[in-house]
Amino acid sequence: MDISSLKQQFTAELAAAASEAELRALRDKYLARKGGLVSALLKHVASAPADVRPALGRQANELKQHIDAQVGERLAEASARRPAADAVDVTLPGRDPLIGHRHPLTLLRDRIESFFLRQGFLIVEGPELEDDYHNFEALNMPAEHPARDMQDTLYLASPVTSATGTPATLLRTHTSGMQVRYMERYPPPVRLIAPGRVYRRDNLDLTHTPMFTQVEGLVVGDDVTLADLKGTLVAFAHDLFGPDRGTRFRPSFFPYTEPSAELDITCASCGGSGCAMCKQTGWVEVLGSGMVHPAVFEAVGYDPERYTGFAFGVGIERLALLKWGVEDIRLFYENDLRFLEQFPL
Ligand code: 2NL
Repeated sequence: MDISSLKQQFTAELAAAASEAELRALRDKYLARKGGLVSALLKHVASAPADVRPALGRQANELKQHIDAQVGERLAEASARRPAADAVDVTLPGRDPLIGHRHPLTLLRDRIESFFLRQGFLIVEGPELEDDYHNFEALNMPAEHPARDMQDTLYLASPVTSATGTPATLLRTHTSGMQVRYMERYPPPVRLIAPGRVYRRDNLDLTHTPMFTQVEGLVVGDDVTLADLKGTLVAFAHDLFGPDRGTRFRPSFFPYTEPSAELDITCASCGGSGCAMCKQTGWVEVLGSGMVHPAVFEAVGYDPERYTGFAFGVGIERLALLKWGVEDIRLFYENDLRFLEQFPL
């Protein structure tokens, strides 16, 4: 091949070379000491006739310099375009900052509180360390009552002074102590809820934790009736679970209420036809309630002949299991964000 067509070929191939690697390969193709097209040409010059040798040598050397310069220029351009290793790619979409959120049980508690605030209830809170009188005695559970058993209640090794200034001997098993204190201090009418952590001597399983969160409610007035209890609690169940769920009241027993009733709603997993979730009954238990026992009114100095009232108690964890169809209560306490992130309210 003559020199000028070799140059033409190079020019075309240079125009087609797109990457730095291709440019280097191109330089090697022409200039490599072994097997390069121009190198071969230069070797050929040595054996050319003496009259054309100087001119041929000069042209071949010019081509060599031309190729070296052209490829060098393109490589320099390419490396100038290449971003620095620490360059920021401003065209990438931004990364979302990690934003925290409240725990599902807190969301549910807020939702419950907001329902009762709308109904004109007051929220009272108090210490988790409680004395025997406010946890049991005033609630119609005298000394030998089975609920006071060491099997069910977590007692302190020795009394300590609680936040209320009284000697505390146990971890409260319900938040009723606060309601008793409220009635000791203020006359009727009463309309309040007492949310907070409570403790029972239970082992961990699918549906029990030794600590859980309870919301108790209490309404006392001149003519508070069972109809008020039913109206309030059905409205509550519909607010939380939706207006289409069926409700029923089932007779029950608590020492501090008479009569007592548990509120059931129709089972969400089977729609009421019966399944494992509702033990084939079509109903699941939501909460316990009743008309305040006269003995409780006596204990706090309310006249049981004049006042009536209703009360209820509900576990937030239990509501969470029902509302979201979670089968293991322990998940709420294991701090696994993959679980905790799934509960919008
Ligand atoms: C449950 C449901 C209940 C109450 C709690 C209460 C509080 C006062 C007076 C009367 Cl100060 N009652 N609370 C009433 C009925 C049920 O809790 O499942 N308990 C084991």
